[in-house]
Amino acid sequence: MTSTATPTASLNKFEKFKAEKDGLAVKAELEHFAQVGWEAMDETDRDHRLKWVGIFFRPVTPGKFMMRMRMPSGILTSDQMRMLAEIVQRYGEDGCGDITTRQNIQLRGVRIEDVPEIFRRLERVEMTSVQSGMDNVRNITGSPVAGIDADELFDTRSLVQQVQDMITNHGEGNKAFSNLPRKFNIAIAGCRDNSVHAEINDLAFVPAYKDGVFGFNVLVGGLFSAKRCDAAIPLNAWVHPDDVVEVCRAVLEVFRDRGPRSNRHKARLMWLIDELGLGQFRALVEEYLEKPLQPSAEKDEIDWEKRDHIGVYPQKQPGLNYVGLHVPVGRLYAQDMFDLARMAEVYGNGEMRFTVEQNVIIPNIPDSRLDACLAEPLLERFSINPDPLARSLVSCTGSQFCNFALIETKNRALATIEELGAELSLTKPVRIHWTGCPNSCGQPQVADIGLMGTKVRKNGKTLEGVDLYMGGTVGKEAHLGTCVQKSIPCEDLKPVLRNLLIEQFGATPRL
Ligand code: SRM
Ligand code: SF4
Repeated sequence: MTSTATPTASLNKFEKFKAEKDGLAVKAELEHFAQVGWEAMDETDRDHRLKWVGIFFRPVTPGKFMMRMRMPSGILTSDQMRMLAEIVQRYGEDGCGDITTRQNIQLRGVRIEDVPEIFRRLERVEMTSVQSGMDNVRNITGSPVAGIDADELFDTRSLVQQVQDMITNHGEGNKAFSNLPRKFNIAIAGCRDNSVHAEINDLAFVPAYKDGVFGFNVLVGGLFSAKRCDAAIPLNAWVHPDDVVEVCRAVLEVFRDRGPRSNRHKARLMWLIDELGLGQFRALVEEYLEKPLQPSAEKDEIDWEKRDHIGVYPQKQPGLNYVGLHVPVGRLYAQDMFDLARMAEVYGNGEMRFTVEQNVIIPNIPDSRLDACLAEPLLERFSINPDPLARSLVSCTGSQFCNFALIETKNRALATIEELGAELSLTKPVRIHWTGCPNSCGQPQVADIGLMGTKVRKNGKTLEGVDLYMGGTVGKEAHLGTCVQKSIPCEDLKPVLRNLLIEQFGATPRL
């Protein structure tokens, strides 16, 4: 295939350092980095290229790195969870794990001198963090109840794994996809409730029948960024499950070879689609695929409200159940991780799953073990029946660890909900998403109430504040919420939320 490369002179600075040395090259240098220490490392290697192996320098906590894993469909085993717990346990109070909005986990506190040994240990439990940051394809999301949901249309687990294996060369790292113009998100949905927020991905597959055959309609170009937020648009293509991996390959190659590389703020897939027009983009995908795409099926099968999977549910396998635990803002400490691994082994078959709402599911619990499982002390903190206000709370990392953050998020989100929960009673959950800056990692645009960090001026002082988003709908007829009020100082937020909850979500004051 011919590529239309951006002239070198107009490449942005990230493109220049990628052209000098591929990000994956740092894989061979980890022992060296461990010996010299983070302070002596080349800055571009330390601050940027290490992200190609999932190691993130944190300017907020210099010397304590974050490690972002890959976790196709959010599935992991008890051995893997225990290994992750052992890794963060070493860092004491500085170590913890955060479940992410892409069904993944990030570990905190990691030191560069430990990275080679950590990688050896991860290999033993068949886990990888490769290509999880920067201009790579992020964790690929799929239904968190794939294979166990009685109502699913298609079990997407194997497809999600195959797509990851194609992109990362089975976790070894794959130079064919290590220099995309920008990050890239893929979701594959096999359920009726769009549990993966398909519409906010660069490339998404949603279930759709054509002439009675199961397949997927393809959506392209969804993105949230500080510059622009758009829901994905239909490519007018229907794909048989057997062709999903190849279609992913073709779309990624088109993006790699033709995507814009001069202005980093305009480099996501949707900008390329704008530039080419949807028709020409589709034609290019066909060219790279070396076969025509079929037009999309008339309708997709996303016709349910989105489920959050918290609680106890019977599986499609008779006599087995899955239990969804609410993990407040996704934060796990080492002991929590050991406890979850033990529970998954004692009551289930050792498996666990993460959701995009930053919660955990333990599947495969026989009826006979259910009562004992539900009596576990961990469920006092990770409830199966949380207060409706806390139930759907999501938060990005915020200023505790993220240097893009304009505000602190996770602790503030929890404290606000606790105070409001003490004053108000609700019958239905309200989806409240916090995000620390306009990058929108906490997806405020898919929430009933979205709160995006900003700086505000009040009485001559600069304070932490939020812009208020409302109207995000998930599941069937998903659409993005919009900003309805700007610059609310965080110290004045509680009464604003209180009024909203009473007036628009039916909350009643507790007596
Ligand atoms: Fe994100 C950058 C955290 C999901 C849009 N995101 C970052 C960085 C890496 C910035 C940094 O280096 O500090 C954050 C790391 C902070 C830290 O220490 O944790 C970060 N993003 C996260 C996570 C952990 C939020 C969370 O608490 O769950 C999520 C990790 C997902 C994963 O497992 O891979 C996360 N980020 C998202 C999402 C949501 C999604 O994918 O559904 C988005 C919006 C969707 C999208 O990408 O279109 C998102 N993150 C961004 C952006 C804006 C991208 C853009 O095109 O401009 C940035 C900034 C960038 O890439 O330049 C960013
Ligand atoms: Fe950091 Fe901003 Fe993303 Fe939150 S939204 S994790 S503050 S980059």
